[in-house]
Amino acid sequence: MEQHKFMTLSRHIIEGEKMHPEATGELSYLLRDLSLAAKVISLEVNKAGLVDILGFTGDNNVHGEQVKKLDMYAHDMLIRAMDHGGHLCVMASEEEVEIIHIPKKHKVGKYVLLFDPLDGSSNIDANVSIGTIFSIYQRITPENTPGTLEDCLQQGTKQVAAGYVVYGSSTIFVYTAGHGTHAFTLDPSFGEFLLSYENLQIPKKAKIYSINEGNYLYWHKGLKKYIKYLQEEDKETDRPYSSRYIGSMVADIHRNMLYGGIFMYPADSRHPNGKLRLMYECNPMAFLIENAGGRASNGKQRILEIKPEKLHQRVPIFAGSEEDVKMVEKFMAKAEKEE
Ligand code: P6P
Repeated sequence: MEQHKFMTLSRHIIEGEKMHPEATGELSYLLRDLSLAAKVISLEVNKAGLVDILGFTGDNNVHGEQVKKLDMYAHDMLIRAMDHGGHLCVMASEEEVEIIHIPKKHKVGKYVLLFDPLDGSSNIDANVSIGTIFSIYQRITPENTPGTLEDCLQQGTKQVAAGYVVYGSSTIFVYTAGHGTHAFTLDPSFGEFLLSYENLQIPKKAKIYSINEGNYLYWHKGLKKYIKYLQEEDKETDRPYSSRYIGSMVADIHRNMLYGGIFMYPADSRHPNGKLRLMYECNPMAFLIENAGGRASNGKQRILEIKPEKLHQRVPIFAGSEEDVKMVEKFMAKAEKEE
C-alpha cells in the first residue's frame, strides 16, 4: 500500500497557491476557514442522534438556546466562520432566498462564496451520509463595494475553487482549485484533515448507475431506453450495471469519485428542470468532477457552461465517468431525433 505523504489540507492549499505567482494567499485563508467550519459541523452532525437536535423540537438545549434544525445550524456556522475573514464580498446559501451581505464592520474581500450548508439533511435521521457543498468565484463588481447578485450569478467555468465535505463514517474534505481534485480525511484525534487521495481520477467507465428509479414513469424516452440498456446482459460491454442510489448527492457523488459510474438527477414530466440546484450543488460538483477527468452535463450541455439566471435555479445533471455520461447523452439525443 503506497504510503501517503503526511500532508495536511492547509499545507496542500498553500503549496497549490505557489503554482500561481500572482496568488495573494487569500484563497488559502478562505479554504482554511471553510475547513474549520467543516470540523465544527462534523462534530454536531455526529452528535445529532445523541442530543436530538433534529427538527424544530421547540425545546431549549442545555445552554438554554432554542434547538435549531441541523441544516440551519450548519448555515449559521458557515456564516459565522466566513463573514469576518475579510476575503469575501458576498455569500449565498441554499437556506437563504436572498444574497448574504458581509456586515459593514468587516473588511470586504475579492471572493464570492455560495454553499449548500447541509445537503441531504432529511436523511440524517437514518444515519445516512450528508454533506456541505461550496463554490468560490472572484468578484466581478468594483472592489471595496458590497458584493451583488451579479457577483453570484457567474457561469461555472469562472469558479476559482469548489468542494464538498461528506459527513459519514469519517469526515472527508474534497476540493479543487482548478488543478486536480484532492481528498482529505479528518483525523479527529488532533483535528487535522490529512491527504487521503491526491489528484483523484474518475474511471472513464464503470458499471454503476445512480438514479431514483421511482421516477421512471416520468422520464424522457431516451433515458428510459438507456436505463433498460444498462440492465441488459452483455459481457462485452460489462452489462448489466449495478444500481446504487443513496439519495444524498454528496454521498452518491463521492462514491462516483472513487469507484466511477454515473449519477443522474434528470428532468422529468413533473420537474422540467430536475431537482438539484445549479449554483451551489451542480456547478461545484461539475468543477470537481471535470478536475478528476470526468464529465458533467445537463444531458446536452456542460453544466459549467450554463448561463445562470436565478440564484436557486434547478438543472438536470448527469455526472461521473466520461464514457457513461456521453452514452446517456447519445441515447437522449437519438430519442429526440426519432420524435
Ligand atoms: P430524491 C437530498 O434531499 C437531495 O437534495 C440530494 O442530496 C439528493 O441527491 C436528492 O435530493 C435526492 O432526491 O427525489 O431522489 O429523494
